[in-house]
Amino acid sequence: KSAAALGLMSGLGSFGLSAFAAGKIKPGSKAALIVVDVQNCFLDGGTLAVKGGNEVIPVINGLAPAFENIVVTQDWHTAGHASFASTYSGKKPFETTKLNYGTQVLWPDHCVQGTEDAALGKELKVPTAQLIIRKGFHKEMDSYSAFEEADHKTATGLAGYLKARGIKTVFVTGLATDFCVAWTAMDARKAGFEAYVIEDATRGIDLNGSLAAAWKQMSAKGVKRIQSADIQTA
Ligand code: VGL
Ligand code: ZN
Repeated sequence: KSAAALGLMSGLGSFGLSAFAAGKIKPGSKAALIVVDVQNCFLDGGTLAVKGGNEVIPVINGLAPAFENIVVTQDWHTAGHASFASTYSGKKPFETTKLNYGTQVLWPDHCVQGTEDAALGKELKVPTAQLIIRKGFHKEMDSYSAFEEADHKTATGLAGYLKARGIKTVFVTGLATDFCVAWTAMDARKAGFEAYVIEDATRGIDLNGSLAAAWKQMSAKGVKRIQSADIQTA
């Protein structure tokens, strides 16, 4: 069954529910897997390592063959980036500051363009990926989302790319659940896509309750929370 068909059936009450329990989601030609920021910086030994981050890699590698369309993202910051605590005197990582576009969490220096830290994780195997989209490369502005930067105006071009290719549904995986994965999934909804987050293919940073807050916000925006076992892979 296509994702769209499942969505339709789950809107049909008891019939739909039993159909959902019985069937798995078959992504099909109008769906894309988005692999967010599975980079050394967010993996063990990286500059902003996410707890359990490496565990998403085998899950994503297992999902990839089920998708005709795959997009990979990379957090790709300048040195001295506006999201780095080290850019400001008297600021420490995980504090916040106010920038033109709103409150910015300040991070350790991470994912600097062209460094080994910013490279994709070596164990990640998504050879059929068709697009690598880099984000966060404007020195004065962050971009958690793969669709638009933190001013909520500057587009990355991903929505146009997906629409031009007839993609209707995105399945978001990677790091971190409560930052780049969540913002990407919510902006996918805003851009008119059906959006799923595959929970066990993500791990969160969970800064002051940000993980639970992100799931709540995603749910309010119609992002669907599923597990990798819900996808038909064989
Ligand atoms: C991310 C914090 C800073 C992410 C990127 O990929 O979730 N988080 N930059
Ligand atoms: Zn970043």
